[in-house]
Amino acid sequence: MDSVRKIIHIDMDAFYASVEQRDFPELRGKPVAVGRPGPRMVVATASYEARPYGVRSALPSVVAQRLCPDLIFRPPRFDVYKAVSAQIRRIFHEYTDLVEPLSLDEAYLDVTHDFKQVRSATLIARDIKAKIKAETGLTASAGVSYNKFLAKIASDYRKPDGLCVIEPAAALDFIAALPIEKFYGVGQATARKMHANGIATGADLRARSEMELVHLFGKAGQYYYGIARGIDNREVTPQRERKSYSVENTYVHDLVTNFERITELYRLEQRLFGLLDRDGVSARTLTLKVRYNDFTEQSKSRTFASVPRGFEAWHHCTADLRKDFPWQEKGIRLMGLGVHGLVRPAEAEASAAVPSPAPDTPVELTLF
Ligand code: DCP
Ligand code: MG
Repeated sequence: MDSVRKIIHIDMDAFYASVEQRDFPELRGKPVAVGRPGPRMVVATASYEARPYGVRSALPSVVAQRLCPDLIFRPPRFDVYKAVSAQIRRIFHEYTDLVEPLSLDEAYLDVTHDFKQVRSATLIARDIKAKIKAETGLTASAGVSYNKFLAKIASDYRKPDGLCVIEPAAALDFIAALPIEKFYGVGQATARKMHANGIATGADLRARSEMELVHLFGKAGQYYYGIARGIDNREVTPQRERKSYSVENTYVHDLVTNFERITELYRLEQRLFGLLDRDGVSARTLTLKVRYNDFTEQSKSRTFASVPRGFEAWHHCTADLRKDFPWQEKGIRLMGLGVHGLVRPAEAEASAAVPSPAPDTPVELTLF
């Protein structure tokens, strides 16, 4: 039999809002919504001070303002959130490479075999929380258990700044008492259907046969049948870090004039640097690739001593590469533009907030 896995789920508390409160002290202790006020706008997230009023993610801003008249709206600053996200991911990778990010602020870690030989998932979760606090000034909640389903539920259980461990022996009781709405993968519509069929808790769910659940919910019924018994064999699937970016285009009509080359290259530049901008990365090496109408290919690269920043800088680099390119007098069928040697400036520039000392989180000292 496989040995029991040790899975941690980490999720930052009121992520965007906490970052705003960290960087703008006047917002601390106040109800804050990240998002824009006004019609057709929605709240991205709300600080914990705003939550008792019912302000939460995806709520229309006008409704949020009505529920909480003192609510302060702040525009999102995605660059900063991405930088913090890179910081916390670096911390995760100190313990394992089996890290599966679900979004900027949350990830699963499989620490069954951790790099530091800590061996206790609970202690690793506590260490990670402390490091996140020390390096970013922000709090995270962690859930520890033997599969993804339970780890995710656990991280939500004692938010904010929580650490919840569901040990194998305690799992079945924990699930039995859990309201069906708390089950990950059970959305509002499914929850309604469950209630309509007399299923309000994990215990109710466990009382149903697999056939009955499949009949009611289709394939998802199998998943529900498993999780009611604490069974979830989904692996933690690490995201391989990207090593390069490239874009290319094949042309219906061969490009023949210099003007066509320049125009099409400009389009590729815009697409490529849009991707770099989106992910907050830069790169050292730029490559231009050309395929002619006789299917022969040519490419040329250039590596920069100082990393270009911004579209303007990249545009100049591309223009230089184009001028140096040994163009042949043949029609062009395909052009591609790519970069490698990625540099993640967001990581280097991540603001190091001065943290207040982390409050001691009570933990069950278990080797699990
Ligand atoms: N987010 C968003 N729109 C949503 C949900 C989330 O823009 N509908 C963004 C804002 C959140 C971030 O993603 O800060 C993380 O989402 P979470 O669901 O983890 O929510 P929070 O971290 O804000 O709060 P919690 O403490 O409940 O995790
Ligand atoms: Mg969160």
